[in-house]
Amino acid sequence: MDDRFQTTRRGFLKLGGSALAGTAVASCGFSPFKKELSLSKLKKEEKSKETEKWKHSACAMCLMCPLQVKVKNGKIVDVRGEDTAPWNGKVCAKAYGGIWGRVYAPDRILHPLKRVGKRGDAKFVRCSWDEVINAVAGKIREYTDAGHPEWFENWWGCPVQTDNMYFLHYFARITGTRISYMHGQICFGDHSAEKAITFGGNHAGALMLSGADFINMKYALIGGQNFPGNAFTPATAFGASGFYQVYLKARENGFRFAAIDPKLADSSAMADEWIPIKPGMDAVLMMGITHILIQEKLYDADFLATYTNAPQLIRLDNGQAMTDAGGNYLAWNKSKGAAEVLNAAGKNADLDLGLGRTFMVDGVRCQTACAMYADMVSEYTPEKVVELCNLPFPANRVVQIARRLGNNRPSVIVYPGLTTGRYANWFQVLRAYSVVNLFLGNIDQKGGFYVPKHGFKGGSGWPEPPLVPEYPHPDLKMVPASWGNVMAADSLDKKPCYSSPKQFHPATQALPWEHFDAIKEGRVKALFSTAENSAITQVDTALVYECLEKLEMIVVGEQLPKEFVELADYVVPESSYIERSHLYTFTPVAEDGKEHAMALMRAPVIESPGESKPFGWFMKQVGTRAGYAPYFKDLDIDYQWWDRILEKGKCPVRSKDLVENGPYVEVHPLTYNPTFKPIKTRSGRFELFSNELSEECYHHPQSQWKKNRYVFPFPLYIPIAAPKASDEFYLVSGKASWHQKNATQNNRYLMEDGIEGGNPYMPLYLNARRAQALGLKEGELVAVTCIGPTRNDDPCVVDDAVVGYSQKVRIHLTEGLQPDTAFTFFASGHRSKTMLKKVNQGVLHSAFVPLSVEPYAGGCGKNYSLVKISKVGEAN
Ligand SMILES: Nc1nc2c(c(=O)[nH]1)N[C@H]1C(S)=C(S)[C@@H](COP(=O)(O)OP(=O)(O)OC[C@H]3O[C@@H](n4cnc5c(=O)[nH]c(N)nc54)[C@H](O)[C@@H]3O)O[C@H]1N2
Ligand SMILES: Nc1nc2c(c(=O)[nH]1)N[C@H]1C(S)=C(S)[C@@H](COP(=O)(O)OP(=O)(O)OC[C@H]3O[C@@H](n4cnc5c(=O)[nH]c(N)nc54)[C@H](O)[C@@H]3O)O[C@H]1N2
Ligand code: SF4
Ligand SMILES: [Mo]
Repeated sequence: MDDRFQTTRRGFLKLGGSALAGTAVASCGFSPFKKELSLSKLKKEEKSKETEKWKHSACAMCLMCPLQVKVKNGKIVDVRGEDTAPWNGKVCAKAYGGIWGRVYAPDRILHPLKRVGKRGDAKFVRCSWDEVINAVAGKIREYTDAGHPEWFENWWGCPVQTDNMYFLHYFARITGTRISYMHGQICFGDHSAEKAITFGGNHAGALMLSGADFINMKYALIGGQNFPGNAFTPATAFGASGFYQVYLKARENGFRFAAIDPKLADSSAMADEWIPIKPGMDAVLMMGITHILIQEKLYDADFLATYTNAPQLIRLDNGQAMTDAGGNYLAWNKSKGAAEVLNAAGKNADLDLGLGRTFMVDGVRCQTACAMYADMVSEYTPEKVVELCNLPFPANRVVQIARRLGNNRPSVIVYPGLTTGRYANWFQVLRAYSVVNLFLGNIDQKGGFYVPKHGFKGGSGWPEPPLVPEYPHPDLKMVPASWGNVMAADSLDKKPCYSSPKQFHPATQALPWEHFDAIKEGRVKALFSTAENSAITQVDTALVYECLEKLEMIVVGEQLPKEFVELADYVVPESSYIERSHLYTFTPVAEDGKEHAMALMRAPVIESPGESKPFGWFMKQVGTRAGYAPYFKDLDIDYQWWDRILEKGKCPVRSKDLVENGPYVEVHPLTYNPTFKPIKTRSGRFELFSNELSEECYHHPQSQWKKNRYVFPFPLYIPIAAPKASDEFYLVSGKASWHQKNATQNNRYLMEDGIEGGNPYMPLYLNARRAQALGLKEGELVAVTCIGPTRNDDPCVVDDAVVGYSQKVRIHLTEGLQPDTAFTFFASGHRSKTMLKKVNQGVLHSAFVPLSVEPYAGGCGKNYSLVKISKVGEAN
């Protein structure tokens, strides 16, 4: 251990509350992008000052951007973007905030800590690494000896903030403990299920992450996303500072977009039009648009007949797929005038879309999926759309928007944002968005969605036998999981996905309530959490706290104080993102309109301060002491681990090259081909009528979702519970472009009042006119009380105990908010005792959200809350 960092052992330590840092962040103004130096300058500077060096690494302050870090005498003095497209030297304000507000935060946790006093009191004493490692290894051993290694769980969060999740899964595979990506289902889990159901697994990832050809795009409708500031961007997830340049170039080329959002989000002020939709109504708008596209023949008939199951014949007697004796799906061949087996996508086989017609096949009357959906959407006339969605414009505007999409097809997209599971009906909302895109024929087309054709994906990097002995626990069945990982099929959140019939789609990312139930029932007794703050980011905070209280042991890895740290028995000081290694391989479409297949390394550019260590180091010691030494001995998680991935991904360079030379990039022109990889749905086509939903859920006699409209095979509008009285509102949250979820509120630079400008983080936003009607004025104090949804309002609600929960907050009035909506930035209103005082001021959204579960897609309704608002105090 490096004893330069050893501090004196204090008997009693209370986290947080320290004075502001002395270091100023000169470049951390709100204008987020910084012009940068060229690489040639980099070389000159390196020569002139031996002690100063620009090094290659990666930012992790929201997603991931390649980063150059200037290190002088072991300390970071500057950062800038990597000199590669689409970053071209630029990073955003959060990248600066990260260095000075996380890496060098004055309240950074530098030593292993042990709880004293009550859980949640935030009282800790410093302890040794040995003590924590022994305690955790001891627990794992104790549970393993009792025949239940799964009583110990590892929870991980955001993939870019988690240090080597592949190793985490390997650890679970070896020790038999179980694992969960707790962040998944409250982020995009139902979205990944929806995309897999509609487009098949080969296409799902890119389409979910809005893999799109923005450079050639003419027009887009972007719903539910703080776009472009929070963008999950062309072809894969990386931070907005790269995407922003793609966006500017796209605008130069004529790209325009409308934001569909109850709130005019801070970066969506760049939209050409704001469509202030009433919460939960997007399916109505999407179905209304589909109706106009059909009526005005602005759809792509060839695409529908070639790549989608729009021509598939559906029986009118029972709503199920018409099949031949061999169980094959059927379609109507126009020239033959007869039914035939529906071929896989790719060939235009002269199939009839059958609009306005029915067909007799073997004595059964059928309609095409296309015709059935056309009938369904015909209900959503422009007038009805405007009325139901409460839109502030004449019905004809909906027609104009649909025409603009139809006339510019396929160089248009409609996209529902990445984060989903907002309300109980959101799965059908997502399906309705997807199906508009099918009618526009924009999947893997110029200016439409795009699935990258190149890249260096190389699996998880697990050391396989004979590098290590045969894995223990031979009956542990491993199944594919998120982000190229694998996990145990009997993990709590995978089990229901592999039953017959399936209760949930295997592409769901985690089923958090399964974990909370298991804790309540004593089937999970201890956990290690890293890079997530479930304490406040899972819905129904009271329920979560109640469960966490029951655990025998909580271990939390972190750098900074937060709620989960306060609940921990042991706190593990983790190396920050700039002090550890990780490989990233991905393929953005850059501002040159080309695929950039890329490999880059997050490299440790400074030493970890104090006793902090990468969690991989910690888990290696734990695994070794728990009795699995051969699997962790000689395990190099800094270079060899990543080299195995690079080799398998056929990348010609190795991790050390990437550390020394920066990102490795291969540039390829875009090639459009929707069937570049087979479409992995049941029909082999993109599915307007979901055969999976029909067969696995809606029409399956044993499915718990039988005849449940939330899993109806066609997209469907399902009303959600609504506010009624004049003092009742939807309570909705969103992320700020200058913050990262719950992770940056303790960042004193990003939390500065000055950086917030007209977008204060902590107040509750109300529509100015609605507030005036209630006699409420700017800055006044109100009580916000949860009134729903309840189990009576909505069949998806499983626990409505939060109804009645109330908090006080100051209000901020704005015209940029749909009148039925109250808005709060996500994770304002922290309940931590040790974070910056300011963060306690707002309302904690999750505390107001009853737990609901979307059938089969498993979204948790994270925005689904109804509140009553009343004045309790004057403005300051
Ligand atoms: N009500 C409501 N709930 C929501 C949402 C909403 O809109 N409304 N949004 C949902 C969404 S989309 C998401 S993604 C989730 C997010 O919820 P979480 O999965 O809990 O993720 P984050 O909020 O990103 O928290 C990441 C945590 O990791 C910590 N961290 C950062 N770097 C490191 C590191 O290097 N090591 C370790 N060990 N920790 C680190 C940060 O301090 C932070 O506490 O919340 C969801 N919950
Ligand atoms: N700068 C920055 N970038 C980020 C993040 C961050 O925190 N900061 N977080 C990352 C993560 S984990 C995610 S998941 C994404 C999330 O980022 P976004 O995709 O931007 O998602 P949110 O901010 O959760 O929600 C976006 C909007 O959905 C709106 N909304 C609420 N209800 C409805 C509705 O019924 N219909 C429609 N159309 N809109 C509705 C809210 O008003 C909000 O403005 O961004 C990622 N990128
Ligand atoms: S956009 Fe996100 S990942 Fe990129 S530089 Fe900014 S904070 Fe870092
Ligand atoms: Mo998210």
